[in-house]
Amino acid sequence: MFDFLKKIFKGDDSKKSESKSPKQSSVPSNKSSKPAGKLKTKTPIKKTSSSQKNKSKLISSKTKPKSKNNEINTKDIAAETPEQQKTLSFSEKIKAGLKKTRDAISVNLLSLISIKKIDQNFYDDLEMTLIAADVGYAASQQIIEELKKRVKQEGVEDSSELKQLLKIILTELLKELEKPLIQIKQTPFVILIVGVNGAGKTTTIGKLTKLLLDEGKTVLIAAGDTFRAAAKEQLQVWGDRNNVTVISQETGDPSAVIYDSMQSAKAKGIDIVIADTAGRLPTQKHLIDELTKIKKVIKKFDESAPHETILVLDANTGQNAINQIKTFNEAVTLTGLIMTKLDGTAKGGIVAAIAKENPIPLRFIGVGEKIDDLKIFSAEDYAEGMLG
Ligand SMILES: Nc1nc2c(ncn2[C@@H]2O[C@H](COP(=O)(O)OP(=O)(O)OP(=O)(O)O)[C@@H](O)[C@H]2O)c(=O)[nH]1
Ligand SMILES: [Mg+2]
Repeated sequence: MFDFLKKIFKGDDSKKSESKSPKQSSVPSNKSSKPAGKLKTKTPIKKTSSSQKNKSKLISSKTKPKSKNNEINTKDIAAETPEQQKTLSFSEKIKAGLKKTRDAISVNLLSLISIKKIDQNFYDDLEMTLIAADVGYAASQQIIEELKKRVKQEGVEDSSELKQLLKIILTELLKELEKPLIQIKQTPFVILIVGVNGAGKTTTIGKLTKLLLDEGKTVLIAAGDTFRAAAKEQLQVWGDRNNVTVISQETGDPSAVIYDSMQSAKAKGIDIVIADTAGRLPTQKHLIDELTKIKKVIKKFDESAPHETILVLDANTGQNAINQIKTFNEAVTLTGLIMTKLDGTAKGGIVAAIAKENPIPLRFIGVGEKIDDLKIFSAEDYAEGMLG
């Protein structure tokens, strides 16, 4: 298991507030033999605060011209000010990220608990509150049934005890998803990132790179989104921020870029390759099939790769996340999930629905657009964030 996972699960919050400069993790690419395609490797720039800020500002959404084609418009890349970089502890950040969900649930929950007797009406209203937060019908039912049983068993009458019990039951359900990344057995360890358009894949890659660098790993990024305009440039910004190499090609074959990246990582002894891919909808069968092809090409290089295939989900998607998991899982056999944009939604209950309906390990959660806004999923912290 990654050491940093152990540390975080032990509650080592102090580490989070350190701002460690990332390790020099890559060297300029030299040659690549195959597959064909003009290889473009950007040597990482030295991270100086002024050049970094200028670069970030240059492409920030406020100054960036809009693309003609809205569907493939360049996404925002948030600039970071020192004020924004101020970090909260691990659990504080998760709690802050889940504020909207917590507010939505708690307002109802508090009024329910304070005015009502714990009777069937109370449970009905609680169920509606959970469903409104996207916990989903099946998971809400399970939570309510368990709550009823334990309230009876434990003779709970007090409102704060009831809330505590609800938190425990939710934590138990979410534990289904709490499975940290597997051990890195061989290098390069390949992480393939997939998901629908705009889910947060590229941003997540930037944040994940930082997390892995902080753990002392070396990382190389493969610009496997060869479809969307400016996708490479967006990824390069994250590469620069992290001071790691981003490999891209002029040609439009994502498999070739990822293959080249693996070759390059192997030659340079880099630990981890993170491969971006273009956004695609579960209904776009030809694009989903393309992922299967990408996976096949990766396997030509290393039969055991990709070692992680992660679906990035936007928390605002609601119950549709369940469909996305199903379709992507059928096509590429997912090993993990990352839920992003939890800071921007009152629907954080979707994570409980996933735990009940399709419990694929939730590796990380995104609680903001900044480089430190990716957190390892912890069931306990999440339940605390949801219920307060
Ligand atoms: N608030 C918030 N915004 C996020 C988070 N993750 C990503 N975003 C924003 O979501 C938008 C889309 O992110 P991208 O990383 O470009 O998404 P993508 O999946 O790569 O998009 P495509 O490549 O077009 O499919 C950007 O404005 C990001 O800043 C998050 O955890 N919280
Ligand atoms: Mg992208």
